[in-house]
Amino acid sequence: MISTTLKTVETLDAVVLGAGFAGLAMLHKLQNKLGLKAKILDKAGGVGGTWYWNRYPGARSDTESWVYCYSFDATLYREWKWTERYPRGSEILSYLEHVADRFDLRKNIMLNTLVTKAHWNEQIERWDIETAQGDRFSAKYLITGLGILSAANKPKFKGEENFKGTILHTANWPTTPVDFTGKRVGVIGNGSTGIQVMAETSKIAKELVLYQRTPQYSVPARNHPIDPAFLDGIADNLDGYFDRVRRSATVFAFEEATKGAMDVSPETREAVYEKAWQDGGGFNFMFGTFNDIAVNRESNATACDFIRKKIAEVITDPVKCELMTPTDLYARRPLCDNHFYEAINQDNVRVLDIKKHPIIEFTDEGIRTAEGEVKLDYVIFATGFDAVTGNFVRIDFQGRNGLKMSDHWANGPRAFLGLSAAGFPNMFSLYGPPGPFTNQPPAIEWQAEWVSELIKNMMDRSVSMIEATPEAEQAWLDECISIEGQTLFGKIDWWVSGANIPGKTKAVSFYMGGFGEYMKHATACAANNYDGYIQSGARTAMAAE
Ligand code: N01
Repeated sequence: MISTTLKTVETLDAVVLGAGFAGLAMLHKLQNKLGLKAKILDKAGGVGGTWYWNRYPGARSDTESWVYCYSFDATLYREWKWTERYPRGSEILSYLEHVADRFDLRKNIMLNTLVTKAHWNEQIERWDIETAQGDRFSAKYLITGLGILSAANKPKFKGEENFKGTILHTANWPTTPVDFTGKRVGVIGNGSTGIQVMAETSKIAKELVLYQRTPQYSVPARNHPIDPAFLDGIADNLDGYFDRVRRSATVFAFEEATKGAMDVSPETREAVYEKAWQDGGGFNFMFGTFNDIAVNRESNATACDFIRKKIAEVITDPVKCELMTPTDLYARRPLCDNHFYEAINQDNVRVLDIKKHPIIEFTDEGIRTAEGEVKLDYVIFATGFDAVTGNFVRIDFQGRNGLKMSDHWANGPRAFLGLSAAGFPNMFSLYGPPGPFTNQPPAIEWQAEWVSELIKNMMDRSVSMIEATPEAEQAWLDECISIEGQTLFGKIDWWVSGANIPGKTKAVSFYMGGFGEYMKHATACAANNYDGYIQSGARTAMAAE
């Protein structure tokens, strides 16, 4: 049973929420670079963030391993040898555990610690933080690395409690492996997660049923082992390599396209798509082929046609092929897969269209739709996340004058540079909304460095409090809304707008202007004495002094 007895308040310079890529990078900067007294609090039983929780079969990043990592330490980069183009979830988890050990971070990480509230204390200009176990902290700075995809979305179906089999959610996977050999497995959902867990599980399951609402556009990943010499080559020019990566829009390794799909002949377009299909990678296909697939409907339609044609080449059963062929825009997060469509072809795999015939109920033996009952041993929910704001509204964040984050963000997230919400002094959200929409680790570590420089600057100039102005927050949101309006991403309903959660207000959650442009904004802000922030207050003592 959890004890809620309140404990003595521990005074810190900074509390960091979350032990994933963001939290670990931030703690390293605070602890090892600035010499501050800082702690990470995380509800998980280990470090790793996303990769601690998402241990489902087939879990992988779909970003190339050599840019799905930190670049802040050349020795770390040279020492850690990724084995595959797309790293397995377990390999990423080992990497983050290694980082925690290598930079001596564990001494300041409290695991199994669920933060319930964080209130700004006006009198002493500090954050009062409490956990479910009654731990209490007072911190000058509060930095969140909560992840935009971490609060699981688990829809509830009638009769679930009667099901005698096992129900699992991919984002809350057991720490001990589950053996699906010879079992009857149902998978609900076919986003990035669903296509991974489904393709992997279909290799050993006796029967696999995919409960699909919306067919997806996916391209092959073309995963392969990587030569350590290739990684050494990047390490030889690490800063230059990552500088180029970060100046791009998406923070991936590939060269982004500079031409539109309608600027070339149909033959050239076909050849460009074919090469991208053979090279593999979802982001590569969407942003490395032509520069207007995500903004121009005509160009988008050419990519749709190409992928639909390829799906038809892979899926030989005409009924399955029709079920798997998407008809809407290619304007969700681009997917890539490890033999997903090939798995659909297998005899042990069925696809049920639950848009046409919704799930009626779970029975004691399986799931019933209008097409009948299917008997199952396991049901895997791959139904995604209450994304972006999910974790921010689960914790009771209260800023100045009792302003609740859940109220401040009732109509969608708002924060200057995605980092700082007005009314929440000395609080920064790494990869928070509305922030960049990119490959995350190199973007996150850049933001962590930016925040640590800001804190150093405050300390050097005896500034005790910094807070985004409402005007800067609004101007940033207006820019995010304007840029997203020029893309096709807001034209369909998915997690990026909050449309995947019934009743959630649809909102613009990202800065879609690309990371290169984002860095220019944040750099200009810092160079102009943190323009967009109010700085005030007499200096209060730092705990580390
Ligand atoms: O979640 P999703 P995800 N009844 O929201 C369906 C990252 N990621 O976990 O499309 C029935 O994309 C829903 O159907 P529909 C990545 O950024 C990365 O897969 O709404 N079905 C959809 O099929 C990604 O974008 C990696 O009609 C329901 C699915 O569940 C993000 O995480 C790997 C339903 C949810 O898809 C989220 O991906 C994994 C309901 N009530 C994740 N509710 C890699 O790097 C939802 N669905 C490879």
